[in-house]
Amino acid sequence: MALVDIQVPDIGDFDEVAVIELLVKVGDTVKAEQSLITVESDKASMEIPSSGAGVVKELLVKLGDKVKQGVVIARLENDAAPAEKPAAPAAPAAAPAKAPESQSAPAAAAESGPVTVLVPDIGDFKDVAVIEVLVKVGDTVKLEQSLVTVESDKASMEIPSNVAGVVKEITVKLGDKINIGDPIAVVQASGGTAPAAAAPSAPAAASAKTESPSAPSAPASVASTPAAAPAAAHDPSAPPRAGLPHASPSVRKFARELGVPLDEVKGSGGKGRITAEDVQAFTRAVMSGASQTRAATAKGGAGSAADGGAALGLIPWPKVDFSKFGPIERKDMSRIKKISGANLHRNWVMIPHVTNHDDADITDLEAFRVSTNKENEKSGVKVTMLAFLIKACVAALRKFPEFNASIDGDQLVYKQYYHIGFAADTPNGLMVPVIKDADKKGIMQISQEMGELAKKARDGKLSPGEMSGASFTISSLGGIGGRYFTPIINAPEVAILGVCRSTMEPVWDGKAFAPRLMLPLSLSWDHRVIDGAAAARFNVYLGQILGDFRRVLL
Ligand code: CAO
Repeated sequence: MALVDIQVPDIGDFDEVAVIELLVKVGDTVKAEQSLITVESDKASMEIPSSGAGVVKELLVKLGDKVKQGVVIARLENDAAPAEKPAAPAAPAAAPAKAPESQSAPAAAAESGPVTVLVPDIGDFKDVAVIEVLVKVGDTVKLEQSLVTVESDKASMEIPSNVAGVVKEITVKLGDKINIGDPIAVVQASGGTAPAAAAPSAPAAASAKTESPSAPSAPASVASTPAAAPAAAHDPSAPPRAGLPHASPSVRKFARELGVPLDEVKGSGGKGRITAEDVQAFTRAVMSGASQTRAATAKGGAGSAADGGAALGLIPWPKVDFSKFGPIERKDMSRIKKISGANLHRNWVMIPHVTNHDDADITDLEAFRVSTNKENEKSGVKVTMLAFLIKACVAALRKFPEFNASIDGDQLVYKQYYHIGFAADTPNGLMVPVIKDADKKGIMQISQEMGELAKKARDGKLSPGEMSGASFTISSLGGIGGRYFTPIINAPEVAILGVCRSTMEPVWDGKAFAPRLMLPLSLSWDHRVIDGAAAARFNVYLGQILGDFRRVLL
């Protein structure tokens, strides 16, 4: 076993390029020539292959790092002979190749007049596809201005003009496969031809800005490095790799400057490639409110009152002059109403709610509650139906753990604690204090805590800690009335139980109708996590416990 350092090979004139993608992770087994990272300059992006095979023991670069030749990218453990020298991926184009006569002559000679711009030395790349034509006939181009973008399966690069002037003819079209020496365009030089324009060979000169004037035509020859990739791997028609948006370096740079998340932009180019126009269209859509970035949606901006529903693609909220129809009075919404309103709106829009309704027979439980309160009159603690409901829900949550879960990306978080929130109606609006560790508390303690928390809520004295951490919520309208309703889930919880006023009803016991105290239950659940059958079972089980609390012991 030997440890081998894999370094950035000669990448030509590139001084410092940013790591934009890590293609392997510690523990991965890599083959020789397998790409390890992708780097990007303002003119080109390329993958850096491994010069040896082995298991990645350490990754020594991270996203955003600037790297150059000689920087160690990764340490591999290798049970074979030591890897080839890092120079192996030897960017052949790093050393200025001699330009073919035919290429150099016209540009070098031309101080003015038509100049045919040729494909410079782009290393070992053969038949690279033109994926973008960046200018059109009649355009005035500056020296070093990119004319076309070409792409292989390992890199994309822009080919700049080695002459300033007006584009007279474009001799390539999208999809054409081009090679060194192929004509790209004819430019009517305005006297600004680079003296050494003949040196399209200066390949590694990806950055025009750092280019010496003697090699102005230097293409974005980042290609030179990936050229180390085996020729067999070259397949310009290959679809773009998943993970990195398919866009040319200049489009990536443009998107970065505007702060546009490129992975959210739909590409209209060949094979879904994102063009500069796509980035502009995305920006326009976001700015006009017709669309929204994922980040903004996650912040709850979608369809807010402020955007009038535009983000959801809805017609605007009706604007009515109510005073035309009768006397009115305007009042500011309370702070709590605004906060809870924004939360409720997000939850209603983002969670696929379903509500199951059921009834529980609480005749015996209510009798027990009343007698308990009589016995404990002097204690000052009133046992409430809600306290029993909290305990019954804890038992059901234990039996059906997905109701006590939360979605986190592609994962479900199953909480092993039972913190139960309860909706409290206050003069300022809805508040949800939380009974922590309800599974570890008795009915008396829960009743007492609920009384204290409900009072604090009404007095506006709840601390943030007393309102956070719930894993399930109960909303009881039992003290008020009603039959059933649709409670809104309190994200990131996945279910909420609504309870209305119990009523005495005739219930068929198999022989006769008997008067029973029935409690209406409304369970809303997140259909991404919970199925209808599980919800029905949850309600049935809850009803059985409320009917006979001894079942909790089973
Ligand atoms: N069926 C019949 N009677 C019920 C009952 C039910 N399901 N639930 C409570 N009651 C009775 C109580 O026994 C009490 O009767 P007594 O005064 O005779 O003892 C009376 O109704 C009032 O109870 P309460 O509502 O004050 O007490 P509680 O423990 O049931 O609830 C609290 C406390 C804080 C949840 C409640 O005061 C409250 O704010 N409820 C509103 C919740 C809400 O707004 N939900 C909607 C959220 S979505 O907008």
